[in-house]
Amino acid sequence: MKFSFKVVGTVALISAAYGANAQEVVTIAHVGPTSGAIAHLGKDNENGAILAVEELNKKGVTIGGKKVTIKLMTEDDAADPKQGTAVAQKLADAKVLGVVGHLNSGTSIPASKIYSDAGIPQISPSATNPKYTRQGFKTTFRVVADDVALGGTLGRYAVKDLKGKNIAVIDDRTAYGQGVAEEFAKAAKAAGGDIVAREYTTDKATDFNAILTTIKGKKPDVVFFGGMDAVAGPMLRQMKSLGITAKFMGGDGICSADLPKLAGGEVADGVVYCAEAGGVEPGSKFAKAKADFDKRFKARFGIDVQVYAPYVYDSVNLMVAAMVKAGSSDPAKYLPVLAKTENFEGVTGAISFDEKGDIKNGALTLKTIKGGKMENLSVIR
Ligand code: ABU
Repeated sequence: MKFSFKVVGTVALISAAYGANAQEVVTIAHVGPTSGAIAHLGKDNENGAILAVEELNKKGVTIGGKKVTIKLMTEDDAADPKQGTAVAQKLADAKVLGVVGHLNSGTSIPASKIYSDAGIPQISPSATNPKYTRQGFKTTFRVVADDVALGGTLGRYAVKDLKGKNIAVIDDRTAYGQGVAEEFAKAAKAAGGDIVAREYTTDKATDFNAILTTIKGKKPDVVFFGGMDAVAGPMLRQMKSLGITAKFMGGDGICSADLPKLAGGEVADGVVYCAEAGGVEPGSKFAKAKADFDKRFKARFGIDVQVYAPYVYDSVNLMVAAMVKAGSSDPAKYLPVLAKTENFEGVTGAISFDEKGDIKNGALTLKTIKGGKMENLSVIR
């Protein structure tokens, strides 16, 4: 494992390091899985951080009356809890001034203890397990809704809107997959659905024939999968080859731009339903800000946003905004300001934190695959 530094705003960094007009450097870090099965999602998140830092440095940032250069340190946790804590310890030892990440609940939760002990503010743009912000840490923030909202909304939708009665539930045994599947099952049952099968896999599995054959025998109307798109894609392919015609649902982990491709590119309309743990109402001023962000992202990286890049972008910006407001990049000084964030206007909407560090009144965007592409259905609060 090694640190990487993204050179953002080359001229400014060089002058910061060597020039007579040297600027103070404020180092923050991004962590996500930029290797492994969900590297495309980790890269998406990392790119959101890179874009934010580049734009901040271009615009110019002044903290406590001094012009500063924001430096981004990027780390790969490979979506692995052990590597996640090792990276967190390295970042704490390096005394970074803030961390945006990690992407996964399974890495964000154990890493959060290390950041808390070191007094380093951490904002996760995508970890949705409720436990993340319920450990009593003052340093822990999240800019998306959690699995109670995600699983609950999807469970009710499966029964009330998709008219599912017999429901099969699979999860990948990760902190995220297990949590969102349990919340889904609870809500689906409360809405009148029957959980006819409960099966388990892993976040590295590629062969689902055994569990899908068992599930097929239960004739489900809906199959819910708690896990990520890299597993959901092959699972969808194998469901199709086994002749399972049930609707397929999942949380934000499967709700990526790449899911149709990972599923083999032949998903029929109205088969897949999922929800992103955030969103902006169509026609709102934030819808325009989000659309502008999507364009800038595409222009900068040549690829479309997967899911959470805009939430990373907002996390970096609101962390730096708290430093500016506090007049200091010292975590002890800007942390109380960050905690009081009220109506920060990002590209993902207005962000305010509650007493736990969770976003207040977070949105969900319900999506489906239509015409081979992920398409928004509605934004729910
Ligand atoms: N929220 C989906 C992906 C990240 C996670 O919570 O593990």
